[in-house]
Amino acid sequence: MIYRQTAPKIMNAIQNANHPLLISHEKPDGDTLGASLALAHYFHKNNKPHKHFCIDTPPDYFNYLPKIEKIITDYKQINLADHDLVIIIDCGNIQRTGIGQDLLGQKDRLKIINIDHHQTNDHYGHLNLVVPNASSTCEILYKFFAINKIELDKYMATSLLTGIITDTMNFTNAGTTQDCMEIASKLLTNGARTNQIIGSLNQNKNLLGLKLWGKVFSRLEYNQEFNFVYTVIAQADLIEYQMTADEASDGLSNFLSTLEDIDFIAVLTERDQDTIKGSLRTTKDSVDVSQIASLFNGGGHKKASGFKVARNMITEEIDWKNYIINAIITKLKKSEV
Ligand SMILES: [Mn+2]
Repeated sequence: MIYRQTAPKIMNAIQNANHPLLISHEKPDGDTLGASLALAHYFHKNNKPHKHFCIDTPPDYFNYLPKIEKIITDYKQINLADHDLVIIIDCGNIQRTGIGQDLLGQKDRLKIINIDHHQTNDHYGHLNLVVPNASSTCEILYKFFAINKIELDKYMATSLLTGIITDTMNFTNAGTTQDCMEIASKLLTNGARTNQIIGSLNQNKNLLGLKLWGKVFSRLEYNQEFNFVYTVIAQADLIEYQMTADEASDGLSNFLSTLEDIDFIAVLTERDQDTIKGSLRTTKDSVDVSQIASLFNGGGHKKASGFKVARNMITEEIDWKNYIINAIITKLKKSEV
């Protein structure tokens, strides 16, 4: 129902806009990139002047995605006053654009479209195509194009299939519905390059990265009472292996969620002097990790969520890992999850 109501309105807004701005979320993943690049490709084919912004540089292994080289990561090259429409892709809240305050400041003039599948989405747009039970924002975009009778070429199909594959963790998590499989199959018919996607996304680890993972795995701890497993990536590891926190943690939580008979996993990363990031995964239908993430004002999906903790919040004379794990256990004891 939401598709029939909202997809044509969004199409109308796109047609009436002179200069849309596409935005992918910070620390971009396959879903935000795939969905926004499918739209970018559509704009390009229809000679629609547009820009595409992402505050962080996409990882190199997404370089096979058509038009990815056009993404602007330097905010100085964007002038919001030049745009009359903003399409925000795969962001549960507007702050995930990295420029949320600036966008909200122009909300009276600038039309905002929010296309997303995060359960915690707060409907910040003038038009909101938010479908929490969709496997991915790419799945939503597929239906958006279908309802508006827009044909997909092989480039758009490759982009959309990328987000479906990454957000379902290669068709393994609970988002992998019959609907999602049928859409993937249609994308193949439309020429999506599966070999390119699988090859680029699943064979991208380097030796140093795996050595760091080895260290992180050796620190795994098990909480018997609540049946979860956790580990940490420390600043010292990042320095020793000369990696950024993103490079080190990329794919780690998803890999750990392959552990059998566990309710959920938590990876705590000491990103820098000021921030600790938590990443939570579950494969169990009975567990909702977004409830745990909300303990620290984080968010995401039932199956995959995250949060950030400012180190200056941790005032007690206690190790930061214990502080966070104890807070999680306290919440679980109150059985609020
Ligand atoms: Mn997504």
